[in-house]
Amino acid sequence: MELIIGLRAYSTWSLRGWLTMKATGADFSVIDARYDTPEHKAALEAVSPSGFVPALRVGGELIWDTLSLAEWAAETYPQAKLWPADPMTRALARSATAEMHSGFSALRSFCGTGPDHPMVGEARAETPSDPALDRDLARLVALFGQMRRRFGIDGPWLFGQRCIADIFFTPVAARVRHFQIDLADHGDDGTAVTYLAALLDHPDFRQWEAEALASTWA
Ligand SMILES: N[C@@H](CCC(=O)N[C@@H](CS)C(=O)NCC(=O)O)C(=O)O
Repeated sequence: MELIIGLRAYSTWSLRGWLTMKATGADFSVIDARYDTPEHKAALEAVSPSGFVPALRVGGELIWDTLSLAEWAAETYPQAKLWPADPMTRALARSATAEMHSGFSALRSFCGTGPDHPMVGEARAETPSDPALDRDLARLVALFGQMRRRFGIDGPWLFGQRCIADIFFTPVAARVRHFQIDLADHGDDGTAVTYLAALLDHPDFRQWEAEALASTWA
């Protein structure tokens, strides 16, 4: 299996795909791609026709969307328990994951990653301010608080055992860190901050960050 990813320093969706594949425990190799020039984009489209990363090559097939990749991984590697076992908890985890997959557009646009705004390392940026961003942050704080209060007894994750939802929120943790967002300003009592710290402290994210910082390919 080959996972096609973008630059590790700022491809948020690549991080999600890679963390998912790591969580399966399966062997896979990584193909680095980029999309910052027409030539690079054309080369990416030759292997991933949508022009987006991540994409997973499995046998002769290509899975070209992160949520689809996550569902495939959960079905193919049931022992990895990538979704909660309880049907209602699983539905809640899927709801949170889907909300991340298709929502939080203000967070994405005001706290976008890129060459000046990496997900990794010590670089920090001024905190952006906008009412739409405030709404997204308040929603995240509320969601994290509700789920942590409900399922937190089983560990530091959102729904008990670490699952795809936690993987999907990992880039959010990196954005909050980089843009020095104080979640207390958005209603956090410390629960969300502690949760996001656990995401950044996970060994797989640490490996990704170390590889990103060691990479000279940027
Ligand atoms: N819905 C896609 C979104 C993937 C996506 O937006 N990937 C970005 C990198 S983080 C990308 O490939 N961008 C290519 C471009 O902007 O040309 C998924 O979930 O995989």
